[in-house]
Order: sequence, then structure tokens, then C-alpha cells
Amino acid sequence: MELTDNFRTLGEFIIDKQEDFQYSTGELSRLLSAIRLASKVVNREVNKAGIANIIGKVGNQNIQGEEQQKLDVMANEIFIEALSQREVVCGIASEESDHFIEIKCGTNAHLSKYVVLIDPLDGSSNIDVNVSVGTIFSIYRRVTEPGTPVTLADFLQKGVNQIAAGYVVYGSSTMIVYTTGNGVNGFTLDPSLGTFYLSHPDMTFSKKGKIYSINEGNYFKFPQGVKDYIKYCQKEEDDRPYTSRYIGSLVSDFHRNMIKGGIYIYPSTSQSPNGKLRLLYECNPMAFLAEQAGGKCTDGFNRILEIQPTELHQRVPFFCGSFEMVEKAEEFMRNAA
Ligand code: AHM
Ligand code: MG
Repeated sequence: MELTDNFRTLGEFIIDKQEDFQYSTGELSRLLSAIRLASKVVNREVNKAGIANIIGKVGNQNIQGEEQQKLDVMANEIFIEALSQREVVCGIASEESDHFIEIKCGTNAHLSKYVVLIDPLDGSSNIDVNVSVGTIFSIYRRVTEPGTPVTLADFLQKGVNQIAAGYVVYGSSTMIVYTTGNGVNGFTLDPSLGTFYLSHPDMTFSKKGKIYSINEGNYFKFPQGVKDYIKYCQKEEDDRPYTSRYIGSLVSDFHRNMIKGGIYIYPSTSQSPNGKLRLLYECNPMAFLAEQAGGKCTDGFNRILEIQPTELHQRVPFFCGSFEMVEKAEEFMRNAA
């Protein structure tokens, strides 16, 4: 890539966009910058996962006795450290931790008005086989008074209240894709410079797509509406059959579907009536991005962003992607209900 004035860095973009927010104090910009920094550190660790494994084995022959730290635990620590040390949030909830964390300012409650919910390394079972993983984040303004201890109510907000959301995909190249409610923009990391450049401005889902992504191994456990929709995708009619693509790494499946057009489904199953994915750490941020990109996101019947969460690790069925494809899947769900 040649560096020209046309290439905007993520840092420049964040500062330029600050003007979108009336009375902005720069707090959100600092928060996004902390996420940018943490994602570069996680990227470095993910990239050397294979080699670290070799080193780890060699290390085992020494008397170190240190166990190789799991990457998802490491990613969790990196994000929490970046966000808490830079003092840009008053609280963090992570898919990796049972409870939310209150960030203090010395011994006092923190004055920041933002909380962050994060899935530090989603799809981490893919790391061992060198397949893309991701980080998902979601930012809310707290509902209780700044300067008081953060409470569970600050985290249990409907997705419609999100101020910003995004993901990092650690793929063949590493990208940050995020929204502050004004469209979706994607930035690709130039690893030689350690800088993210705006590479995918104004990302959108096409209205229709030709890819369906679902773990079909669970077919017999799916609700009838989902089974019927899968058969519809496979039928030779009009522009079908569609192509089946499932990485098993939500960020990567979503990213591909947004670029190429498609639908991702993780429905309820006979064993898990609420599906697998977490409302607060996975579904809400992806739903915010999907809607900002002109797509649609529901639990098969209701808009994800309007679900009132009742617990931090709540799960929910998830249908997300190109608008008309999600509508079609919902039609099958209604007809089979
Ligand atoms: P995780 O948060 O434990 O990594 O699980 C979430 C992941 C998603 O990235 C992915 O889409 C899904 O689980 C795959 O699940 P399955 O293996 O059941 O198809
Ligand atoms: Mg996850």
C-alpha cells in the first residue's frame, strides 16, 4: 500500500467523527483508541499463537513449570488492562468473567459515563487450527449517576441504547469494523506500521444474498421453521440453491456475509432453547452493526436490539444478515409456530 493523503488512519477517523456528537468531551474517542490499542496487542498474540505453542513445548523441558496461558484469557486481560489503565470506562463486563468489574479512580468511583461489554476472543476454539477469530465490543452510557459505583442496571440495557459497537477480525488481515450509529466503517491493519487504515468505508449488507451460515450438524435439533428455511435455501428454484458457508467463528461468518450478502443463524435447539450466543456480548453488538449496514437481526420473531436483558450471560436465538433473507427466515418461523 502506498501512503497518500487519501488513506485515513483509524486515529484520524475517530477524531474527525467526534464532531458527530454534540457536546462531545472526547471521552468516547479515548475509549475507542484504547480498544484500538488493545486489539493490536491481541493481534500480536494471536499471530504468534502457533510459534508460541512450539516455544511452549520447548519450555516444558525446562524447569519453568509455567503453563501456556490460554489466548482467550490473555485477550480478556489485555482488553481489561487497556480500558482500566487508560481510565476511559467506569465498568466492564466480559464474556470471560462471571461478574462485571467496577473501574475505580483511586479509591473513588470512576467519573466516566461509559461501560463496555466485551467478548475478548470469540470463536477461540478455532485458534488451534489457524482459523480466524475475533473480538466483539459494545459501549453504553451508564444509566446511574457518574461518580457512583457502577451497577448491574448499567449493563442490562437494551441494545438500542448502544453508543458504539464493533468487532476486530484477526484474519488473513486484521480489521476493526465499528459503528457509532452513523453507518459502519472498516479499517485494515498495516502490520508493518501498526496502523489501521480506512479500507472499507460505509459497509452495507446487500438486500439479498446467496450465502446461508448455520451449523447444520444440529439439523435434527432445530425448530421446524429453521429446518424449512434450510430446505428452501437448498431448493433449485429462482436464484437458489444458496451456498452454505460456516466457519464457526461468528465474527468471520458475519464479516463475510456483510461483504458478500448472506444470513447467519444460531437458532434455539431442542437441547438449548435459547441457542448458544450471548445477547449482551455477541448478539447486540452484531445486531447494531447489521442494522447500521442495512441488514436485519432478530431472534426469529423479535428485533434483537429491543430485548430487555435480565442477566449478564443471557443467551438468545440469533438470525442476522441481509434484510430480505432474514425476513424470509422469519416467515418460515412464523408459519411453523
Ligand atoms: P464462544 O464464545 O465460546 O467462542 O462461542 C461462540 C462461537 C461463535 O463464534 C460461533 O459462531 C459459534 O460459537 C459456533 O458454535 P457451534 O460450534 O455450536 O456451531
Ligand atoms: Mg463468544
